[in-house]
Amino acid sequence: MKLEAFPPVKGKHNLENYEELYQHFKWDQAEKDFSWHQTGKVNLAYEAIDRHAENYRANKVALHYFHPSRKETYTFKDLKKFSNKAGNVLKDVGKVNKGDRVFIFMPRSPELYFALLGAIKLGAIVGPLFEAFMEDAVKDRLHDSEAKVIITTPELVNRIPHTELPALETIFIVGENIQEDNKTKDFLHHFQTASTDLDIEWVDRKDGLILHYTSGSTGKPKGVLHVHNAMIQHYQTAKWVLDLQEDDVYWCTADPGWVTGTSYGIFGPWLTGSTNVVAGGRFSPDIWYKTIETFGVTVWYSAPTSFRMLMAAGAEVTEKYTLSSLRHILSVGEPLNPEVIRWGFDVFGHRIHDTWWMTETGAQLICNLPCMDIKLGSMGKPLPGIEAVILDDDGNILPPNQMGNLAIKKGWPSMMYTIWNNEEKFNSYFQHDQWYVSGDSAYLDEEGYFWFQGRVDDVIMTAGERVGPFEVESKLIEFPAVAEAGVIGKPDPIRGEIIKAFIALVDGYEKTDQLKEEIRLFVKTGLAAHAAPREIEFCEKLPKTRSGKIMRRVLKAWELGLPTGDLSTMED
Ligand code: 6R9
Repeated sequence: MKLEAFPPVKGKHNLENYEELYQHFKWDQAEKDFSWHQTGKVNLAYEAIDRHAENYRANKVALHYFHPSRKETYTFKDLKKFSNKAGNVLKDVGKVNKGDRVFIFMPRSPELYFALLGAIKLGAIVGPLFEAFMEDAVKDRLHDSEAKVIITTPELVNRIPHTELPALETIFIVGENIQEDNKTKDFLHHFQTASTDLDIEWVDRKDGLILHYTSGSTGKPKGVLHVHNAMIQHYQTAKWVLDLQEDDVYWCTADPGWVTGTSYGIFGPWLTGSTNVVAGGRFSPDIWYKTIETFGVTVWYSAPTSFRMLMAAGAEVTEKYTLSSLRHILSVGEPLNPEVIRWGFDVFGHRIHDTWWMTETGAQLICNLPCMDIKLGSMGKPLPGIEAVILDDDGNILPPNQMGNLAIKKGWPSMMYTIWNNEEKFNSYFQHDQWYVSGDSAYLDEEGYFWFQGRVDDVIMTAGERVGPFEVESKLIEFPAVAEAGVIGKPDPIRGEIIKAFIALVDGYEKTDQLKEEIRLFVKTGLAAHAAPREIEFCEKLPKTRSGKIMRRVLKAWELGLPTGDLSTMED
């Protein structure tokens, strides 16, 4: 029998009484834990690493690195030492100063983390890039930000068109026997001899920390700039939402090329002094479960796409591993389908907690906390210190149960500082000066839970009804043969739009018209007649971003034979 009630998790949590805290919490209460309270100056890398290396956590494991061909463990003391070394290489050989843009373009490896932390210690602004980016994607980002230094590997270096990037002075390559010239430097060679002492650059809270490029549906990707001040919220949410406690072993599956892989793959966990697992290599259900088993992962942060793939891989794989160390599971990036939560409860014995936020918001804003009831399909409630509303197109606040634009009251600590070189774009996010408008469509229910419907551009208008693609997709994946589904509105002369579903089947099912009909009926009887897809197309794979989001705009462009826009963040 399926369990439908998902009451709060028993046990002790960092945040026990949400309603009460929500009433009186102010962000300056969260600042008291940091050194700038005394000095006025700060450096996130100091707070995340050195602070622990200098206290009782010095010999605590900070990083378990796990790759099919490399397995290493580092304490906080080690990370302090190695990030200092990396900082010295960047400073002495790369001439990196405060405010310079330092890009990191490589697969996850310990060196990536040393370099990123080392650059932050120098007051530089780091720009992490997915290793899968091709030449144009790399060029756009380095060009826009006028990057001075990039750290990469021998396999990727040819994708950096350095002759077209006048600001780029140094390319560090992490690999064996690197041939040096004016521009190209052997990172590991300099790293070996670099000093383990480094003078940290103490910066202001509003000084630049990280640039994450994110692409919208049109135009070039934009550089979202975050500043050191964001750490207040990285830290506080790692406590409240990830619920990290001293003995936890935490694993965030995201790559640092995506904001989840930095805010919650680096900053949040280390600001709280937690043991952090980093797994390199490609997704494979066996390797993922093995990672949980090997390190005894207790808190696990991943994305719906990965959970859906694990679900499709079947119980045989799950049953081979001991996953009983897990105590808290979270998800981000896309709406979390109810079916996935049910599956998670069956196989792990735990709820999966959905969390909502964006590159631009820097940290989690609307979440399911361990102390709350979960309503399947809802992204939860705003965190203490966050005011969230649904606005109509004129900026009026809508009452419960009406779909509109999800907006947040300006001024939370991790809000983007600006869009690099594009003040106009930055300003376009705000309405009536006080609301940050997310571009997501959602509604609020009477009990204060928010329900995601889709990106505003993805909401479907069919025969006078507004339908969010998410609820149709969630119903579709309840059907046993459906592994993943992407739903779009297709223009129709009579209905305005009709619903079209692209479906990837679970291995072993045949793509027949009869199956399409059964799926259609399933949605019709289980959700609503108007929400049943009039057209279904089977495909091997759905187009997704590297962070696992289904790219509905690409499905739509394909369907209509229109240009697909920027595809730099699409998976192979
Ligand atoms: C962290 C991250 C942001 C967009 C966001 C929304 C979607 C993220 C979600 C979610 C439904 C959730 N999104 N979390 N939708 N439920 N829990 O994902 O940042 O890559 O910038 O994407 O992702 O549409 O606006 P980013």
